[in-house]
Amino acid sequence: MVTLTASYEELTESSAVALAIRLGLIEESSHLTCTEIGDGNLNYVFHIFDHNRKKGLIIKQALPYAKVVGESWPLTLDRARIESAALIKQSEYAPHLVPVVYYSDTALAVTAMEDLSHLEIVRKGLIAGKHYPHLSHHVGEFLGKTLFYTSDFATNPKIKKQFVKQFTNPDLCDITEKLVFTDPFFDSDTNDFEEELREDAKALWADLELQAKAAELKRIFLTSAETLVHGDLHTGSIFANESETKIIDPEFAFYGPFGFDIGHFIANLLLNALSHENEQEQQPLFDHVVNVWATFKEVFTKAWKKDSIEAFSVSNSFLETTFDRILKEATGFAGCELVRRTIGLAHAADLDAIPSPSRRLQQKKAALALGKTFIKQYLAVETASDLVALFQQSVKE
Ligand code: SR1
Ligand code: MG
Repeated sequence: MVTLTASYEELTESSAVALAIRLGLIEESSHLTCTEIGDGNLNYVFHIFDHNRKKGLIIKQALPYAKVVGESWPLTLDRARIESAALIKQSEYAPHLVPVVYYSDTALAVTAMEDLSHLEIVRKGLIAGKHYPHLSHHVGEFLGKTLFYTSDFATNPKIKKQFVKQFTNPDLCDITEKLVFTDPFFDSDTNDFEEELREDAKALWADLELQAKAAELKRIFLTSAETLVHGDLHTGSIFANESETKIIDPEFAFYGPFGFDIGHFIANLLLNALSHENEQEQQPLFDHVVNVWATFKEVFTKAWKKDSIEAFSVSNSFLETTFDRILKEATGFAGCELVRRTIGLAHAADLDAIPSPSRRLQQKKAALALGKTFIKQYLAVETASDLVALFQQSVKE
């Protein structure tokens, strides 16, 4: 693999192509096009396509600031190192569910990876009413394998502590600590919502029972270095089609709680369910909620029985209490994600794109109500079906 020692400079479409050629990832003589396709909040994503060989390549570059806010919000370039290291680690356990990394360069904050343009971003597809029949099975498998094998259940605890160091990600965790676990629960400048939601937001800020539970969940996020989590597993971090799924963008990866990614994935499925009118359209999303948990449990249990290095793993009740705690925490995290995607800085397009203003507001109120319920009742949840039942209740109210 060619190594570059360039210092940081923002790539352009032409310098991204030049880099790909220098690295030998694409042929100079070919008919090449390059388009910046990044629609996330933080990075440039260049799609380079060799029209002669019908071969594509992605070059992703971290910017030294958050694109969604502008240069006034500086952001570490180290996230590019974390992202490529996480993709490589995840590919040890679930190679078919993540893009292949061809090259990474920490100085340029660049990762060159597999072109996934034959797939689509799941959030966009779900908003358009598409179905991904294997989505929850694949995400459940990804989580069951990566979360189990990077934890103390399968990685020698001394080596795991080295991984904890390698994946220490203070700046990106700080974003989550603020934007997911703090700001939406107070009248903060970063919050962003329609004036018509102010009374609901005020009620949330004044709800002491809710605040106490949100504080517990934030503490769990801050202190539970259990496993290598993806850290931002919403439906915009997943590419899929009818048969294939790839989980991308683990720049927020760090050693965190088992339930974090599961909670975020479920919250984003339910945000999409809120954007659809009737139960028939919502049912596949409810099925995904139940199935991602069932698959996660199944894959994790199989790995636990086969590969656990933890002496106490002989106990079935230890496995059951572990799952019980993960599901409860996932529920609380899902609640925080529902709240922050509604009144926080970074919204979910699923709700923002509802065309009728009155329905949009109604569904945002329902998202807030559901988020509050999940946070307040997270310790009472026992099955993934409970989450669907809470959704149905809170939408009726
Ligand atoms: C300033 S970044 C805002 C959000 O975008 C990312 O995808 C994360 O979800 C983050 O919270
Ligand atoms: Mg992202």
